[in-house]
Amino acid sequence: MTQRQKRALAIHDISCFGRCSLTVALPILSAAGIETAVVPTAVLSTHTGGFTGFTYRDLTEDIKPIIKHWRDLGLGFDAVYTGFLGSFAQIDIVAEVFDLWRREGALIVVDPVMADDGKLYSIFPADFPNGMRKLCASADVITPNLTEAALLLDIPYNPGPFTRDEIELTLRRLSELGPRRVVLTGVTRAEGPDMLGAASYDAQTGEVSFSGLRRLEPMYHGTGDIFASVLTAALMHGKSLALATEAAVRFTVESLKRSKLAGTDNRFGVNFEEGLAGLRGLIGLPV
Ligand code: PXL
Repeated sequence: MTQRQKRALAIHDISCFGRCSLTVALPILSAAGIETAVVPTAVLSTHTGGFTGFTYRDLTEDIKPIIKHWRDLGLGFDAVYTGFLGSFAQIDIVAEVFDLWRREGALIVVDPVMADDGKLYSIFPADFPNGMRKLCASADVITPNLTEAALLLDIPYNPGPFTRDEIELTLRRLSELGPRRVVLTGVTRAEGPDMLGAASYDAQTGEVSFSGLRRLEPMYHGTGDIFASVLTAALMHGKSLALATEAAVRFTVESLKRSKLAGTDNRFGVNFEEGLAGLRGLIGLPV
């Protein structure tokens, strides 16, 4: 018997150029066989990382009517997955959207996109992490990078390397904010300072995992969105957090390697497109 196709709702902006948010979440989830509905939260000519003069059309006003229409149609989702949100108002609306479908068993994934390299993105007000913290509290899975983790925990940013105990403590504290599962990205361990990867923690099983590959420079834009999208796809297919994390690290690093080899401008995002054909196999699905 064929399994019922899973359906996700991805709530992110559309950065028209630059391979991040919806322009990566949608193709990745689709390639993993997941029917994906989208709510665009804003339309920008490019993402905000490194470009100047970008356009920004806020779509906050459209979100509630879209959701209402879908409720009237009786639509259901197996997961609701959010990334870049432009304002406190959007955070509040998204929290309401979570409530609607969590009751029906949807997996809630929050990528608390707001900061990198020790700095909050300049378009956000200083108290934005408070809003993201609240949203993370109602998630099942969160995927902060080290900067976002520090802002969520209200502690100073520390780029590492970290001992296993330090990583476990951070994961546990993030989980205490509310989410059962936490995946921390951009982690370097003291045992392998030339490796970069992600650490995961499931509060229900107590399991901690680490997946890392050799560090590549420079960092490219949009890799966090690629990572979280692959992770979400794998979890929706019932894969363990450790396997989903491993697959997300591999897919992201392979994409980064292609772009580095091609010498692509790091603001243009990475070549994930040529990895899509191998994605199902990577997350352990029949090909
Ligand atoms: O990749 C995260 C992201 C998504 N969307 C927009 C962004 C960023 C990061 O800078 O600016 C608009």
